[in-house]
Amino acid sequence: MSVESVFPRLEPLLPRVSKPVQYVGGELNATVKDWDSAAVRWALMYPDAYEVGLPNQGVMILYEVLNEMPDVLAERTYAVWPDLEKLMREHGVPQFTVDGHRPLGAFDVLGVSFSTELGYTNMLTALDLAGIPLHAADRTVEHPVVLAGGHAAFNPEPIADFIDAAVLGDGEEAVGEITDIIRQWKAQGRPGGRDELLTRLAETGTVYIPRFYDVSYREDGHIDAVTPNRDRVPATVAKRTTMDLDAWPYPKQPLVPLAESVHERMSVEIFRGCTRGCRFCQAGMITRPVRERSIEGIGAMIQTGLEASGFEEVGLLSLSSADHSEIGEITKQLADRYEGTNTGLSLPSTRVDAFNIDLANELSRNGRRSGLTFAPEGGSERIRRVINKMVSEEDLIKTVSAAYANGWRQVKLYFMCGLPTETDEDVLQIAEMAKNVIRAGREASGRRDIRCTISIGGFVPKPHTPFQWAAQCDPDTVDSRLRKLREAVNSDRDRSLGRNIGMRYHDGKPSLIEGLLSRGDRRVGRVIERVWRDGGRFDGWSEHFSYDRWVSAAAAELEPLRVSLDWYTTRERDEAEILPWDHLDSGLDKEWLWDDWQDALDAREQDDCRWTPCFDCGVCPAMGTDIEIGPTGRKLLPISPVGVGSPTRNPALTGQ
Ligand code: B12
Ligand code: SF4
Repeated sequence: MSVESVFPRLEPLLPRVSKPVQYVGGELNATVKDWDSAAVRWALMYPDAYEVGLPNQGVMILYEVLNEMPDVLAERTYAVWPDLEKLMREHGVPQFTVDGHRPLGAFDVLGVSFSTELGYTNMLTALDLAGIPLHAADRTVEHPVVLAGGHAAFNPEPIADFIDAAVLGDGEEAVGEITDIIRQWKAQGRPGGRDELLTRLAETGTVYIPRFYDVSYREDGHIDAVTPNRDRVPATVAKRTTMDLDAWPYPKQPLVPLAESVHERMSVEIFRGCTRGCRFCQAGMITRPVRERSIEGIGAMIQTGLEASGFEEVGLLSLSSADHSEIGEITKQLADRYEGTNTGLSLPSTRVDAFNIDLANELSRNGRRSGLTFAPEGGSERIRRVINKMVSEEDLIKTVSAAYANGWRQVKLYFMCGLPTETDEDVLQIAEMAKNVIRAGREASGRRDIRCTISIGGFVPKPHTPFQWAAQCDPDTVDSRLRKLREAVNSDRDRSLGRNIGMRYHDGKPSLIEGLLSRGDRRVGRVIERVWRDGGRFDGWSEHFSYDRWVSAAAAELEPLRVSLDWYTTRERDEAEILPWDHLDSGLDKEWLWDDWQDALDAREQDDCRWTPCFDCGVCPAMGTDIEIGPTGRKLLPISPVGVGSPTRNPALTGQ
């Protein structure tokens, strides 16, 4: 049955809202497929504004993977701003996709990509606007399967009431398998209704159906047990890992945003995973092991993507791009290939220990010498040992001196505040480090106009990391340390040092709420719903976020259950405690995580298993995988110049 576009009803509202172009779709490389010929229909949501959601790599990949399947269609939807939400409610316009402007309720699956927990309230808005019951238990066979993915889905318990299913880990292969199950169930006439479909998904062992697990609690508020409540459902659910990135060279046709967006460049993920072992980094822990894309695969993706999109900048992305075993060759050969064209290359923030000036020179050969970004994360050597970010100040100074001597003028340094065992002194040393960077820069360049920006984020302990047991630092302590840091930055006898340091930070309150949503259990769902009913939207945006709204909702919903916001955040957990995500298997061995937590408390470091023997974190055996790295010694394939002729026919890109 065809589904009508809501655009005729939406269009008259658009002149009355901000940035209407974000709702019209039709971007270069967007796809609108015939509704009737599709057997399975996916709506993919990034639950934030278009400008953040459109460039999201995960959604872009899945959108293309799904649309390449002949009998499958996938369309995108983003969170609508409150001005449009109000008008949609007044005029009865449902949440729609930007591609076909089809109502969300008509799709088979609504896949929501959660990179951050702060998107939870936006999912509720979308469900409500779409007329999909907020609670999974109230949905019928007529409603889409609401499926969560992305890194936050590694603990989907706070949204367990609102989602039907969650996938942990990589989506490329998972979406195909889910599609197959839905296709077959629909073709069979939907036997057993929604329940049977969800059971078939659960049987795969890699799709988590929260409703099929009962959680019981003890008197003291701790979880007593999490048990499957039916046969055919596994006791634990495993994450998905896409091993061969060259077999999945997506996006092949990057979407080009119509409205301004956070990044307007083409991104190529050069490897996935990270084994550096920074203890605060959930992304690094849950995406193990490291899997590199080959140099030819990278070159071919860039060639095809640039031709398809017209972008003039390519970002070589990953969690720590300078760690690719062939990064030197990749950047040199790409710089050679694109020399004299408008195509610039960039790496996101690099590790000081992986950075070298040749690499930076290659990257800027064809473009601007803009700022360099490093993330020491901790101000003192001691705290850097606690978090396992072994970057010495000496290395940093050496690196920035070389950069300044080579013409760079601006360095940005990222830090965190509120780390486990942290003292005021650890944070104050950030000021010293920044000043030393400027001194070194002045000396190396002979100039005074050297700038250093320090950007400080509040630390949030995350599930599936060694810090999952840690007490989160309370916002008052974080704020007071940041105040003292500001004073220290400005207090030098040589005031010009302080003047050349820019300081960017947020207060500690939003981090506490992120902490509640990150390590919460199912009881936190009530808080989310209450906040949303009370007007909570776009919690990742400081102008929309209300700390007071969260605090009062938490008090109202949690106190009757004898738990609290503090209980979920600033409380340290002990080894025996059942954590809400223990039945969700990221592959990491819980005992290894605990030992690593103890090592952190003793400020003991752990090596990177890429270069040293395996230290048994558990991922490779649990997932039947292995680290996949070079060097391969291979070269970029020769190609025709950009814009002339057709892209090389690389089997990795054509899928043949
Ligand atoms: C690494 C990283 C970066 C790197 C590389 C980005 C990249 N590779 O895309 C760099 C440093 C470049 C970067 C830049 C930025 N980032 Co960033 N980044 C991240 C981080 C830590 C991981 C993203 C990642 O690995 N992507 C790789 C893709 C392939 O993986 P994926 O999105 O997880 O998707 C896979 C699976 O998870 C799964 N999946 C995902 N969704 C779904 C859904 C379903 C239904 C299923 C089944 C599966 C599934 O399938 C996908 C394919 O396997 C996330 C936080 C996080 N934990 O996700 C923040 C994050 C996405 N970044 C963020 C931001 C703000 C930015 C910047 C705007 C920062 C800035 N001011 O410049 C830019 C924007 C860049 C851009 N192109 O969008 C925010 C977004 C905030 C928001 N409101 O949504 C996040 C959430 C961090 C945060 N907590 O604030 N980022
Ligand atoms: S199992 Fe060993 S090789 Fe694999 S990621 Fe963990 S430590 Fe590294």
